[in-house]
Amino acid sequence: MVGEPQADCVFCKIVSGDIPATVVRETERTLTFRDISPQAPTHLLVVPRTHHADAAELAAAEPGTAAELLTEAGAAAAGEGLAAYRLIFNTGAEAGQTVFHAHVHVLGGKPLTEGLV
Ligand code: D5M
Repeated sequence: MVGEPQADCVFCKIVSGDIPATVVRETERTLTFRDISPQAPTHLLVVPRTHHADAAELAAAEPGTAAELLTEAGAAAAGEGLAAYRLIFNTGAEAGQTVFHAHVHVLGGKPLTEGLV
């Protein structure tokens, strides 16, 4: 069923507590934790508790939760003391998506002015 946990999904396992993560915020619908392979001094991931392959699928199925990814990203950035930050939604393998559970990257803590890629 749409949104149900997937046995082979690493973020579903983090949501269920089956594998550990450094969680910095949580809400009824979202979880925010530190990326295991940080690309900036602050690198967080905000994920829905439900399973959707990417952000577009999440937005189609649960627009309120998709919006909450953004408010949680902003709150998490503020919690890290970031005045400026970048949000990234990799969508599709050719765009660099490796975990097919919707998520937004929150990156900050260093200048990010060198371009998008
Ligand atoms: O980003 C997927 C991101 O997920 C990537 O930056 C590594 C991160 N990742 C993978 N496994 C874990 C665990 N177990 N904890 C924390 N972070 C993790 P993508 O946009 O799909 O390339």
